[in-house]
Amino acid sequence: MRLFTCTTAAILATVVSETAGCNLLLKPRQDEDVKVEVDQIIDTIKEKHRASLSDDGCAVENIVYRREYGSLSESERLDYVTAVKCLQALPARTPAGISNGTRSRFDDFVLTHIQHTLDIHYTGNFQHWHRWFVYLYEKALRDECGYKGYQPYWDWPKYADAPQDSPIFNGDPYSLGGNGEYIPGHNGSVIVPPGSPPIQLAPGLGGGYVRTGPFANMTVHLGPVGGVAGVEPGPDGGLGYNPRGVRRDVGPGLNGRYANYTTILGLLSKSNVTEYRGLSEGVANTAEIGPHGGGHYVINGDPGGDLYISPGDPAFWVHHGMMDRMWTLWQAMDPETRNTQMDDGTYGHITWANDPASRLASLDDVIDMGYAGPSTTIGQVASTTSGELCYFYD
Ligand SMILES: *[C@@H]1O[C@H](CO)[C@@H](O)[C@H](O)[C@H]1NC(C)=O
Ligand SMILES: *[C@@H]1O[C@H](CO)[C@@H](O)[C@H](O)[C@H]1NC(C)=O
Ligand SMILES: *[C@@H]1O[C@H](CO)[C@@H](O)[C@H](O)[C@H]1NC(C)=O
Ligand SMILES: *[C@@H]1O[C@H](CO)[C@@H](O)[C@H](O)[C@H]1NC(C)=O
Ligand SMILES: *[C@@H]1O[C@H](CO)[C@@H](O)[C@H](O)[C@H]1NC(C)=O
Ligand SMILES: [Cu+2]
Repeated sequence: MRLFTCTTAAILATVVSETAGCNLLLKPRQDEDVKVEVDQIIDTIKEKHRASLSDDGCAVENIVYRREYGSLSESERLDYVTAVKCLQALPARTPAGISNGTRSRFDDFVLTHIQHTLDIHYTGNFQHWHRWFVYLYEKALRDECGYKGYQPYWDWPKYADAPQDSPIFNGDPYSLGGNGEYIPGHNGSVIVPPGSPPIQLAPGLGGGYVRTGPFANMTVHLGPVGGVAGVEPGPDGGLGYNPRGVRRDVGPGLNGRYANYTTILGLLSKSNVTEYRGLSEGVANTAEIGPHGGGHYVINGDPGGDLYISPGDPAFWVHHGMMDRMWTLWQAMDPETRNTQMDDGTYGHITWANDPASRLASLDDVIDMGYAGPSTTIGQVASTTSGELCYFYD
C-alpha cells in the first residue's frame, strides 16, 4: 500500500479514497464525489467574492445574481419565457436591406453573431464578446420586454444523465421547449468548423422538430450558414428569409462526455486563462470540443447546431450563461490576476485559432454588437463587477 497526501484538489481520474489516515485504495472517482468537491470549491469562491465587494460602485446593495434555470420557480421561468417570446415579436432594429431574414429584435442578436462568427470564436475576445452579448440580451429582455429577473444559466453536469428531462428541455410550459421529435435510427451530425476535418458527433434522443413546450413550432428565420456537413446555406448566404421549424437533438451522450463534474473541476483548477480555454473550448479541429462545443451540440439541430446561427435557439442563452458563470467563478478565485489576464496562446489572437496568423487581442479592442446593442471594449467587460456590469452567479 502506498501513502498519499490528502489533497482534495488533485484532478485525477482515480484518486485515493479518503478513509482514515488517507492511505488506501485507488478507486475510480465517481461523479458524485467530484460533485461534492466542486460544490465546496464554488461555495468558497462565492464567500470570498461576497466578502470582496466594496461599499460603493458594484456593492452588496446593488449586485445582482444570475440563477440556475431549474432553481427558478415555475412563475419565474414563465416570466423568462414570456420575455423571450416578446423579444421574438418586437421589430428588428437592423435596417431593411442589410438582412431580409432579420425579422425581430431576437433576430438582431442572431445576425450580429453571424456577422462576427469568424472573429469571436477561438479568438482573444471570445469570452468577453459573449459576456457582453449575453448581458445585452438580458438587458433587452428587461428594458424592452419588462422582464424583472436576470439571465438564468444551464448547469451542465446537473442534468448530464438526462438533459432531455431537465427543466430546460423537458417540454413543460416552463421549459425552453422540448427535445426534437425522435427520429428512429438517426445519426449524429457531422460538423465541419472552419479549417477542420469533418467530426462525427454522437446522436441525441431527438433529431426532429420541437413539438412541445413554449417554443414548439417556433419559426427560425435566418440561416443555415455553416458548420454542418451536407447542409446548404439559406438565401443570401443565410442572411435571407428562410422560415422553418426549430429542431433539436438533446441527449446524454455528449453532455456526459464533455460537460460533467470532472470537467467543472478541471476548469476551476486551471492556472491561467490560456490553460482554461484549452479545456473550456477544447482543441480546435479535433473531437475534443470541450464543454463549450459540448453544450452547443447537446442542443444541436437547427439553428442550435450551426455555429453561426446558434443564438437563434433560445437554449443558446442559458448555455452561454453557464460559459460566463464558469469563467466568472474562475476569475473570482484570483481577481487581481485573472480579471485582466489575456490569453497568450493560439486562441489569443484576433483570427479564428490564429489562422491566418494575426496579432494578439488586447484590452483596448472594440467589441462590436452591430444592431443588437452598444459596443464596448474587452477591458470594459473583463470583470463582472466593474464598469456597467454588476452581477455574479448563485
Ligand atoms: C424579402 O423576403 C420576402 C419574403 O418575406 C420576399 O418577398 C422579398 O423579395 C425579399 N426581399 C429581398 C430584398 O430579398
Ligand atoms: C447512419 O449512418 C450509416 C452509416 O453511414 C448509414 O448506413 C445509415 O443509413 C445512416 N442512417 C440514417 C437514418 O441516415
Ligand atoms: C406544430 O406543428 C405541427 C405540424 O404542423 C402540428 O401538428 C402541431 O399541432 C403544432 N403544435 C403546436 C403546439 O402548435
Ligand atoms: C468527463 O469529461 C471529461 C472532459 O472534460 C472527459 O475526459 C471524461 O471522459 C468525461 N467523463 C465521462 C464519464 O465521460
Ligand atoms: C499559461 O501557462 C503556460 C504554461 O503552462 C504558459 O506557456 C503560458 O504562457 C501561460 N499563459 C498566461 C497568459 O499566463
Ligand atoms: Cu458564439
